[in-house]
Amino acid sequence: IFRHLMCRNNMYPRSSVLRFPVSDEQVFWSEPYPDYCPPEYTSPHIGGQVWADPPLNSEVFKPQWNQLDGQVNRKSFHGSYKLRDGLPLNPIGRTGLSGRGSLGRWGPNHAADPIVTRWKRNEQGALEANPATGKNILQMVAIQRSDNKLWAIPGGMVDPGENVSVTLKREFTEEALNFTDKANMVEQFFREGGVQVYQGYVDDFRNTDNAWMETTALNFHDEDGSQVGQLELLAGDDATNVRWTDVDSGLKLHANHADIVREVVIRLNAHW
Ligand code: RP5
Ligand code: MG
Ligand code: MG
Repeated sequence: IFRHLMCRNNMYPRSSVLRFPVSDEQVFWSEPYPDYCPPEYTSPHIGGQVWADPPLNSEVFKPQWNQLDGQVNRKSFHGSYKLRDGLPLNPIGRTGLSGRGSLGRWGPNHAADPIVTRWKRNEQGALEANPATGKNILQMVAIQRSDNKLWAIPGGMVDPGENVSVTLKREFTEEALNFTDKANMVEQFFREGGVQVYQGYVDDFRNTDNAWMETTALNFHDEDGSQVGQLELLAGDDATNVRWTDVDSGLKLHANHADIVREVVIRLNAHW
């Protein structure tokens, strides 16, 4: 059973707020934890932002939980989430922090993650297999996040009313291509076929008891390396670095991104 890890027992990012301790055994809400007393924290950075919910006690804020609330999707991929004292409850369990932290939405915050892949090739253009497994080595476009310096899938938040397919293309173009002029090629490559490999909770370091990240991850694979596999990568927006990264079991990525990439490896029967 999955227990989140990145959002426990650490300092909340960009703050001096320490999370209340939560051991592996204490994660699930069904497990009694009478002493549980998490600090409440909502980052001052999100105040008044267009992408963020107003404070819960605000007159104008009448959230429709567990449904499409106007343009804002407040549905979780994990079924109906519970409310406690009027606040959405993290579907995995305790994080040691209540409030919203630096996430814009109470409850689920929807993101999209494009996993763009190609096969590793030598200088002659021949596929490179791993000698031990005999399987071809996959490469993915990874960005280095500016907030925690970790390598990650170049994903981002779904804007209100935005179709996930648009988010995937937009975030890839922003973070890995720095708004390239190759827009048409990228457009076509993304339109021709992404395969969904994951949909659900993200073990993100920003999650709290009342706000969490969920994503839809699609694989866009350039089989012969003639399309996006040829593009010059250039980091942009909230990415400080970008590169083609060899994929194997040693891959260390932000949140649970390596587990998500693993699904692509299985799908393409690549070396791991
Ligand atoms: C991750 O954060 C998601 O899986 C997605 O990659 C990303 C979205 O947030 P930002 O990159 O916009 O911060 O947890
Ligand atoms: Mg972005
Ligand atoms: Mg991003």
